[in-house]
Amino acid sequence: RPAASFEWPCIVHMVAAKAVYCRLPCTLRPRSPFPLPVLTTMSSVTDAIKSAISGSTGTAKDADLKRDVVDVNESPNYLTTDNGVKVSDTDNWLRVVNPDGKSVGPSLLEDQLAREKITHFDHERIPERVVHARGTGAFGYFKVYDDRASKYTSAPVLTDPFRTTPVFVRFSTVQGSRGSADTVRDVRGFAVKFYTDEGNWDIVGNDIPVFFIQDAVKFPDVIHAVKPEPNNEVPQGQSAHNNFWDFAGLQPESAHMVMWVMSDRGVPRSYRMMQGFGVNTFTLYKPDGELYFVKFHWIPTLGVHSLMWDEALKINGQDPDFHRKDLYEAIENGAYPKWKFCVQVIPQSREHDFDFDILDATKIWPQELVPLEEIGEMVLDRAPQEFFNEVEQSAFCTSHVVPGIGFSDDPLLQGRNFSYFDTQISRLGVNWEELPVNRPVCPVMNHQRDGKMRHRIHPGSTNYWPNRKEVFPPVPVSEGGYWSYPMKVEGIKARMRGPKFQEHFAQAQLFFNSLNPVEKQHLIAAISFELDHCDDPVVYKQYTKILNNVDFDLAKQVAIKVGGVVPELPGRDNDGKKSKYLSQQYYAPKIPTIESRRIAILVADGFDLGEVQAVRALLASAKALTFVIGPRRGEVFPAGVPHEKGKGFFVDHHYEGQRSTLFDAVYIPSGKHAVELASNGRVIHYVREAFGHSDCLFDAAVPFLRDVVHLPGVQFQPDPNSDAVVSSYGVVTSGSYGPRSAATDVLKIGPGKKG
Ligand code: HDE
Repeated sequence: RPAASFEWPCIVHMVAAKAVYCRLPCTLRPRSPFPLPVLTTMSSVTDAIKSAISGSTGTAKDADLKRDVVDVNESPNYLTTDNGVKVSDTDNWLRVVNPDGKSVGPSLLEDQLAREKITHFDHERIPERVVHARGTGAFGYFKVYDDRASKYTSAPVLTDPFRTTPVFVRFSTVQGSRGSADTVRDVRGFAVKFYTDEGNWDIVGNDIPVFFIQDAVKFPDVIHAVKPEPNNEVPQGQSAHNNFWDFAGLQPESAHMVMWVMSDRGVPRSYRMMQGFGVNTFTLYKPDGELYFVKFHWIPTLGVHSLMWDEALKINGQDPDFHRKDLYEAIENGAYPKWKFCVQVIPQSREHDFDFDILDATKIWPQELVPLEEIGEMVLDRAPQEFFNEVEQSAFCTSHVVPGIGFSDDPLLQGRNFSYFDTQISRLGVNWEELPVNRPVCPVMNHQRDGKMRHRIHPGSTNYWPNRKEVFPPVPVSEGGYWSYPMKVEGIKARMRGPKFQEHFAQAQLFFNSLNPVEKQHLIAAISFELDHCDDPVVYKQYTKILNNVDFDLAKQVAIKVGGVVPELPGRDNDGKKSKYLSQQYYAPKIPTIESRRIAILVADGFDLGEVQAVRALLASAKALTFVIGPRRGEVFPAGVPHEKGKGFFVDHHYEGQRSTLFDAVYIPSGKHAVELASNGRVIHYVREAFGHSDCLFDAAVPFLRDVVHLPGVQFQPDPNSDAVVSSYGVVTSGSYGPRSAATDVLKIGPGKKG
């Protein structure tokens, strides 16, 4: 198209609008769209992105792991047995060949090569994690901005700005088994291992700041309830069944967490777009200082974004590894995931100043009362090289802290401190901390010995303390030995919870009130979906009664849908309190970004190649990833190009191969291909589905939507407050909806956009 008649839309705003309601001035509208670099392949787009982002640095952990990595370039290139004998044939079991030479006789047990191969295979599996079995991970580093946390703690990892601490992070779902799908509705695990110079420190957190239960002794109950039912092992990867809702209905302390999981937080767009929370209350301290209670927070710089539920359901089938691939794709393209690290701190002297118990893990510390303090940031810049070794064998412990960081009497944390170490022993054996991904980067010196799979060799005759040779003496606190803050403890033994642990609904209501109208609709739809999957009326009726303690209207809407108990009066007054920090909309980055977002460009024979190249270059400059999708993977012929082998443009995928659900936006370039697109049912479905999922549709995709897809009853109106156009269906669209000559490429935002 001639440049003169074409004004480029602010693509950053348009694509980010899928998740961010933004009216900031455009920052990435190019002054002059041509000439732009001509990019013909995905790899050139990738290179452009890579060059735009600085490269990663190797950490001390990277160096440590190198000693276990088999370097195929340096090792001899031949096959051996595990005992190092060269193997001449790995395809045929040693057997008796019948004298006729035509048929084979029995296989011989004597074949130690075959036996070794098959025996090792027989024992390849280890027990999967009892929860959080499905997950993935990446390596990176953590840095603090300055020494501002030194008023609370002596831990150098939190106070020394000249340090780069290597990290490994494992993200996970909770309910499903190791092979379950990524985009199920669930809590996400967010476990961080810091390899500090003082030893490993693990924050074993989630993407939700509260938990289902207050006391660790209830953990086996809540997990048995949510996991597949014992008689038939159904369902997989979801909480939509009688047992979970039965438990939740009878254990009202779970109400707050249930609100979070049923909100959009339960279906994140990406692990890279989730908040992380330590959940439990830990402590910070230093010599001669006060004790501080602390909660840990991770805030993603890309903002907090979710999938639509319908999208999530479809992706479960279309690409069950969606989140796993998304993490690796971003790292591969140099769009390194990044989080700000923040703390909330309460001095011990103020422990009882709140109307909730600060040691109760079913409660948040509202940010209005206890503001977040930004301490540092974490970047993930390396994908694992071998999944089993580096991710499956990774193991975390809440009890792993370093000097200056300690525990509180949070009863959930106390139980966790016992459970993690214990479970690693059954999963990996007592020497699990010698495994490459788990071992610290600082020296490990002690008198622990033996056990299965011991690797380290300790010469010498002393494996106890005290010993006459003074081998491995304890380290005085003044020289870095770990110490616990001296706290006075007195009381009587009793099985009971504190008085403030008895209140269960105030913060569930605060959370519900704080959601925007779209987030509320999504939550209502999610609970209605789940309760509809419960076929025992006792279960769904009981849960609608619980909901009436959170909000009257919420309970009514769900009860009507699922056949529950429709309340006549509120179970509890709604005080109308809100917190702006609870809607995920709050975490939208100040400057909207489409970095690492996936954009489909739909083409058929006759498309405008110049436009495709230009738009890809523009999107690449904003660090987005583009994928050209055509009727077949292979050559598609642009306008004016003869349909001859070798003359066409190679597209990345075909319409059936990569559905609209796998992308954040859909772009249709102009050109004669529109006729072919309009006659293709899959393409029409593609655009309609993208519209229904609030994906950003831009350029010719918008008139396509109006003229070909036919959405009866959908009206478009200019938004009086911006240059956007809002559709009555309430979804984000943008592009040349008006006459092309008017160059009215606009951002259309409606209330149906994702939170
Ligand atoms: Fe866990 N949890 N948990 N959990 N948890 C495990 O440890 C447990 C809880 C969390 O990527 C297990 O290594 C108890 C809260 C994550 O490897 C196990 C209680 C939070 C992961 C265990 C809780 C978590 C686990 C199973 C209640 C958020 C995956 C495998 C008192 C702050 C770590 C394993 C990874 C894993 C016990 C509650 C997060 C059995 C007893 C609250 C992210 O030890």
